[in-house]
Amino acid sequence: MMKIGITCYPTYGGSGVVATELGIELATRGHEVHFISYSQPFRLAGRESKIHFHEVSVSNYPLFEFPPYDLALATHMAEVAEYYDLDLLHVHYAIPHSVSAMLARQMLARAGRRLPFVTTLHGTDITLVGADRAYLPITRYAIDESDGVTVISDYLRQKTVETFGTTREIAVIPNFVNCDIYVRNKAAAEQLRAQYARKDERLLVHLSNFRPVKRVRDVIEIFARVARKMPARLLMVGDGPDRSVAEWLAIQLKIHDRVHFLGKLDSIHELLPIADLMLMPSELESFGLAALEAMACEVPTIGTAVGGMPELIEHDVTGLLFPVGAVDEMSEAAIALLQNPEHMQAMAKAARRMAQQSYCASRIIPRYEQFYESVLRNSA
Ligand code: GMT
Repeated sequence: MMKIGITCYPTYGGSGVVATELGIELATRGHEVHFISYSQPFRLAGRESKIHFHEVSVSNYPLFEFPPYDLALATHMAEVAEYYDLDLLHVHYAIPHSVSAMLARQMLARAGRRLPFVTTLHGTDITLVGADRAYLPITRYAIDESDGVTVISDYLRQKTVETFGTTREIAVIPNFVNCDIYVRNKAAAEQLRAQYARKDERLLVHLSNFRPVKRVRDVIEIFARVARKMPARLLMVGDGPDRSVAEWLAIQLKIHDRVHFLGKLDSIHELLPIADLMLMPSELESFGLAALEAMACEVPTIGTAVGGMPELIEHDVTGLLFPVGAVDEMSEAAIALLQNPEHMQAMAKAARRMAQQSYCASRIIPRYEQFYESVLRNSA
């Protein structure tokens, strides 16, 4: 069994969700997991004893216009590694986590102690933030210095090589879902669904952090076209900078009585199975975790053929993919699918099958365990 330190953004972004779920799965398998971050990852609440949380507090000082979180994090990583005898660190999202891990490794090396670290890249740490000249050289350096690097899709692997010109080994370990938790229980779903929609209404869902890259205006536009053709409701789950834009648009389009903004929710696995369709018209998704969670619950996604989405979703088999901004095509496809229950059912079942075959935690977590073992062997 290993002792693993995990660092991530503890908020509602997909990388934090993956890191948290990974920690939970590793602890279930008997590993000791230590989360090191500025606040407790939200899905961690009330978890079992093999999971520990170490809060990084950044002391402020009038001189610090920008309190140095990355330094406080590095210090805390080194301390936790020493006090709890960690075998390795696994950081999610390169900036600044891999730089802090690199510093922690160096600090401990002086005391003759090894602390290898694994970096998992999730998307915008490469495509947006990492590619910004202000961060590119240090991100490239930290990636090259990592003892192991994983990415969540073939697309992101290719993008990382292109952006940074790195020749180092990068393993693709896709995101995962716990197929026992994310599963449609018909009776429970019907009971909960009655709280949101009448029997004759179709139910669509969108789940994201409402950032511009998610194109939430398109979600509302697509739903407005669907709602003109059939009784329907839309659940908007999550929160973020574009939420009020989406709310305003729903009012302008006179559909706000059928669009429910639910904010951030913990129990996504209970809510997803009540939906008929997931809308994900993002500008870019390196993977599309929310689509995978929906697939496991037998909810197909109508989304965009961007980034890693075509690796996850087979067009017209486990979901439907269109060009970015193709609001008319997406709404026509949604209407056609919702009007054809047989096709809908076949796609829902195929989506669940694909999630089970390729993305269940039971298949993916052992790949992380093997990866850690190889990192430990190579850095011995
Ligand atoms: O785009 C986000 O929602 C945030 C970002 C993150 O790092 O939290 O998401 C990225 O990581 C997710 C988990 O691995 C992926 O499912 C998302 O596709 C990816 N987002 C982008 O590439 C834009």
